[in-house]
Amino acid sequence: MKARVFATFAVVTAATPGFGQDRLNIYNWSDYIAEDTIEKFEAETGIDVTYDVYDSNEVLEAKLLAGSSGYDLVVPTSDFLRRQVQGGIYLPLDRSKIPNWDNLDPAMMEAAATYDEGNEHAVIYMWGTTGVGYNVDMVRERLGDDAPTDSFDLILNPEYAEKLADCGIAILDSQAEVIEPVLNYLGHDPHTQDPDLLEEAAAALETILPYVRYFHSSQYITDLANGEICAAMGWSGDVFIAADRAAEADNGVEIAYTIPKEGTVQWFDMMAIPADAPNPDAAHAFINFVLQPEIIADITNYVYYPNAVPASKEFIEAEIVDDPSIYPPQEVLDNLFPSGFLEPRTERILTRLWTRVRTGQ
Ligand code: SPD
Repeated sequence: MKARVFATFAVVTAATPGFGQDRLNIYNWSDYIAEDTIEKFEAETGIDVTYDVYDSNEVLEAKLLAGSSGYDLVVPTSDFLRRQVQGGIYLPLDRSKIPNWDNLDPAMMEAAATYDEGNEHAVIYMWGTTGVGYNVDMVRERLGDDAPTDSFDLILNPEYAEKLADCGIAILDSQAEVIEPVLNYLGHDPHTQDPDLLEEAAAALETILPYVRYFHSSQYITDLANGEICAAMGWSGDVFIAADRAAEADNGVEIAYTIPKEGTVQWFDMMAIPADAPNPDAAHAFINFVLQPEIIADITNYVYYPNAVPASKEFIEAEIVDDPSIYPPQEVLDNLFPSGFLEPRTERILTRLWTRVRTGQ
């Protein structure tokens, strides 16, 4: 794996974006852009960019719902996008300002239209899966060669999780991210709204709670890379970033990522423009810039997430585009499910259960 220097944007939760015609305020996920994408955009357009980052849809949503965020471009995940579109918090995109829209994979955009009818408000930035990242040697030392590294069993089955407790398990800190994979692992419809099945999923998480070191949605990248934890429920590209950082540090840590054999969620992160964006023209320009095959390939090469621009593939490194856990083959894609939608009542039940799991009481 080739070592890269990553853009080191800190997670900023209280940014004060600037204003002005030649300014673009972007709020994106951490570790989610190539080192030079912003620089290239600024050089090409003369627009100055302020770039802040978050690591959960909940943080982004809270900021948008509070209003006057000052952001021109944000990147919600498809399921959150759906309810935000319903809440009227995004501008319809003006496709005449995005000629590179034609570069998008029509099938993927059709899938994304489930969340945003007619793709009126958003365009796919990157997509990925939620699976298992693990330290190859630490897991083998504790569970032997038969360790279930192809399954969520590794962290969700207490028999195995107990044996990994000393080296550390991390779980994403978001009820929305965790519930669907857990329901699916238990053999249930991941989109169920049945309170009894949600209760069963929460109880399953509680059985592994004694073996979980922490819930967090970005810290696992650094901790996997440094050998501080040995397994994580995490997002595909982030685990590969951890592997890359370990390679860069030359610290002897080998990290691998598995799309669990039970199947898991496939999600889309979408670029969208808040309705009160100070500079929507600059946001359209950025979307159009990113949809160029070479530019979006650069991003995929840095962050190890697949994109939805087929013509970018020729610019993506072979180790990425040919890796079946980054660009899954059809039979693996067939085993994935899309993120679903929670009814408000289900959301309330889930919030209560999640609080119980997180606080351990
Ligand atoms: N480091 C970037 C992580 C992006 C993850 N977005 C995933 C959301 C899944 N629901």
